Amino acid sequence: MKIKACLFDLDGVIVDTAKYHYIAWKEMAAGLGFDFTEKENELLKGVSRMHSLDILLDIGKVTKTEEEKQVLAEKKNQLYLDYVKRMDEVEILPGVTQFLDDLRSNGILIALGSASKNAPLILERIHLEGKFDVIVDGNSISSAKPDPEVFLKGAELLMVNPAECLVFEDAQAGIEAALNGGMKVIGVGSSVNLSHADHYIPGFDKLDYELLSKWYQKEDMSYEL
Ligand code: B16
Ligand code: MG
Repeated sequence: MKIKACLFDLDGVIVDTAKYHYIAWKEMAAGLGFDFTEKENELLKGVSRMHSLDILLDIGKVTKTEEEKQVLAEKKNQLYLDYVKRMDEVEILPGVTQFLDDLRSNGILIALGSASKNAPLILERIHLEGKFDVIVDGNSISSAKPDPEVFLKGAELLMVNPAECLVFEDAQAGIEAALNGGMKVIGVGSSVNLSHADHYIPGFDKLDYELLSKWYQKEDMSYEL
């Protein structure tokens, strides 16, 4: 199989905004009278804002009406945005910019596939928006990961077959979304926390197009047959 496009998750792959999501959710939990641990925060990675709130309220055994939940979600987002507004390109994870440039110079199309409604603002803050041919985020999808919609939409906009797409994801829900869409997937992080990805990388600083091509050489051949 020949890889024609790479699709990137944002939080945990391009930047570590998870730490800001955590601070905001923790502050909200404290206001509601319970503690929210870093371990529990793992459950929210890759999950939409409203679903994250449901998980948080479940942890605190707190019940809220739909209207109250809308208010809480908005409040959390404001807390989160206080951090996002202060971000700059220093927060791009190591090796990401070089890898994106390497892919582009080898003719690979590039898309963002994020659950975050704040993705455009984050990309603007870190000056990376110009590196993507297509951006699909929480504003343009109706079904959250592990539904493949975010990645399938990216492939469609790039006019590439899903089987020729490779997804980079740091969350289990995102890995499943890629697989559900019939795409190859590389887990960013450890196989201890993530499963079913084709490969795992700790980050992008040792990855380049040449290595990627080697990993997918076998599939290249079977596709040709
Ligand atoms: P927002 P990703 C996800 O981003 C985060 O991992 C997840 O923790 C967050 O709840 C979700 O975006 C929604 O974010 O509140 O900014 O719309 O990993 O899919 O890039
Ligand atoms: Mg993520």
